[in-house]
Amino acid sequence: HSADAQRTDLMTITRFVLNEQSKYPESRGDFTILLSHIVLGCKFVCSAVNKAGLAKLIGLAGETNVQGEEQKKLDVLSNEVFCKALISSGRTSILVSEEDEDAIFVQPSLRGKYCVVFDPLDGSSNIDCGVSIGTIFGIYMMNDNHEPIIEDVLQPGKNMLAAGYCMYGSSCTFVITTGSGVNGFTLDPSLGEFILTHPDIKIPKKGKIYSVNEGNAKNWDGPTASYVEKCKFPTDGSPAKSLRYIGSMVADVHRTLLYGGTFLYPADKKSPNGKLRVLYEVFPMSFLMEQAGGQAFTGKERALDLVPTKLHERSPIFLGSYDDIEEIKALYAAEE
Ligand code: AHM
Ligand code: MG
Repeated sequence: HSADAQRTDLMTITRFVLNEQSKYPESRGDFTILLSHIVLGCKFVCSAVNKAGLAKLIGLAGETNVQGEEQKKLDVLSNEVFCKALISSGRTSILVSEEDEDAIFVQPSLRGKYCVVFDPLDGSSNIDCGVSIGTIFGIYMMNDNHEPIIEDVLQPGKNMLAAGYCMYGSSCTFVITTGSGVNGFTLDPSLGEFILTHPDIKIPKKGKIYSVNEGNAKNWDGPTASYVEKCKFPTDGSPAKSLRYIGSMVADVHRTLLYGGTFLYPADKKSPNGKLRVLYEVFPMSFLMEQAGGQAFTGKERALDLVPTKLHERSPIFLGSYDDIEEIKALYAAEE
């Protein structure tokens, strides 16, 4: 019966969020409107990614196509679409995109109470070979009615109201938390709607997979090196772990959420703060992990406690199954 209900009683993402918001009597639908604009951006990028090989959307920015029009690189195009969709929602005040050096302050007539930080198309090295890529976003709320200032987005991750990602893979998957669990939706291309397919995602307490760019191993610090060594040569009689690394954070984190295990982008001698950006990569993924029952750690502290001082700040990140991250935390604690 439940399979039949799923086929005829479709839980779209809009319906799901409206249901969630109805728990808050003060809610006036602003969040639902903001989210529908984010979803629109994701649908556009999904369709552009699927056509990329055909439409010659890929290639260098500045190149011209056969009609002599300038071609936009997929990540530049995605950024434009998200910025325009977010501004036109009338619900945002500040936007921070990985693609733009400076934050965008929305003009007063279109301002709303939310600030959105996002990476419109993450995993750019995977675009041209058709491997999964994704969009990552986080949402903060302005506290009162002051003139927007940069400090409104330089807040610790634990202040985020919502976060999520959309993965453009073998199917298009949208995963979101608003602070009460994690839910996943899959785009039904024939309907143009995201349908709830992964309700209440919980990450396994312990996993059999680790995920890291091992090409950086010669520059790792002690705890990272000993953790990876333990994954390969366990000393407690447990079987060795499998290595999976796509090099697209969205895809690597999505697998970690569903199958369990760890994803790491640690510090190394060449990049003492790792590679991934705090606001629109580390925070949203850490929020999702915690909401799914996992953990996210920077090597020093809970990732969501970090207070960013710059828009594009980086941080090392270790996230995944609860027990596995405990192990990493113990290795770092032993070093101090
Ligand atoms: P990008 O923003 O330039 O696409 O880089 C971010 C990506 C992440 O998706 C991924 O986790 C990481 O870079 C992979 O980096 P590396 O190639 O160093 O392993
Ligand atoms: Mg990125």
